[in-house]
Amino acid sequence: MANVLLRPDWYLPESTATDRAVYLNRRQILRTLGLGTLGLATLGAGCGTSNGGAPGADSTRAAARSNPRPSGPLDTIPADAPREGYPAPRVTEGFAPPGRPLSDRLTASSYNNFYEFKNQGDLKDVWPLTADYDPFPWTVEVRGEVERPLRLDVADLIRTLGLEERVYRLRCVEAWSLTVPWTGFPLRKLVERCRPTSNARFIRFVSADRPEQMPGLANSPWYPWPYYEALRMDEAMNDLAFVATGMYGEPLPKQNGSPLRLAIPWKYGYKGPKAVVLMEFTRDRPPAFWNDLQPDEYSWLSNVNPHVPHPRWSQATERFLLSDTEGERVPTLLFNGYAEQVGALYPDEPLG
Ligand SMILES: Nc1nc2c(c(=O)[nH]1)N[C@H]1C(S)=C(S)[C@@H](COP(=O)(O)O)O[C@H]1N2
Ligand SMILES: [Mo]
Repeated sequence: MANVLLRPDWYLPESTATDRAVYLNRRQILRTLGLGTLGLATLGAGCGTSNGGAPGADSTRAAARSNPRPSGPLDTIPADAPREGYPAPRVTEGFAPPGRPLSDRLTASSYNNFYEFKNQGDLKDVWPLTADYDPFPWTVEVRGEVERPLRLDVADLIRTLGLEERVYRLRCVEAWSLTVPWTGFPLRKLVERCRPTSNARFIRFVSADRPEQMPGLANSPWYPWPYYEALRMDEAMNDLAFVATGMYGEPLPKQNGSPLRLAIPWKYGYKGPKAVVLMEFTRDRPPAFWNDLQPDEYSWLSNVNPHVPHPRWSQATERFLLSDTEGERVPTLLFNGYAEQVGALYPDEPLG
């Protein structure tokens, strides 16, 4: 997101900041008392605590803290990430080709937005801060309007749903863009696995909340962590909506959202949450992180649209990052170039 969002003065919900500080403090106290994660379970501090929060995990975390700084942006692919199925066959049928070359792999993995890790400031070099993040094994919790609640293991999902590669444009609301070959599976396949009831009209997604492994959580305590996003059911079922477990023919580097993240190519990048731990099917429209923070600047739908300026900058053009972070200015396309696939979902989208 833009630098302005980093000023702690533009938005600082007192209650959130306080809760967070109290929570972090309590963790500190619990650790000192030797109560570890057993005590944490009673704090109810968010969905993320259910992931990797088994008793005994603390010793692993303590060991992980001494992890050396990664040597480069691809050194952050977790050593225990499943590798079966990579590189996956590229699928091109059914959606618009990107119409421009792939971004350089190092650029796509060294110019990132992942606020759970970042330092203070408008810094995109997130990868050096991911040393302590240890995603695998990973479970996605499924609940809400489903036949029965589930816990899905990511390695199992990869094995049973299969992998394919799709080259998509990625457009950040900050007016820069990439072209990325994602590896993963259609979100629709995952939704079908979840067996939603006929009451399900939306899906809420929540990202991991691991303060011991994600330094950005403590660096930016004024944000309402953990990160949360949502889609309408018809959006989630569109063939373009994709769950990425890898990119450039290998598992995802940590800074790109390991072990799995969404790629919703017709929407601004923040509609694709990284490191997802929870999918909840709902009747009512769930809230979304940036939309809650600044509704005038980040709409709930957030479709890429050159005709709808951000209040503080134009969205008519974007800086396409090919092989360095300077980038060439190119026109932004309606629905990021995917109007043919998704235009019918949005009769109210401004077209000029
Ligand atoms: N959990 C989480 N997901 C996130 C973000 C984040 O800060 N936290 N940033 C979003 C934004 S603003 C963008 S542009 C994309 C960036 O994805 P990339 O770094 O893999 O290019 O991730 C999105 N998903
Ligand atoms: Mo973004």
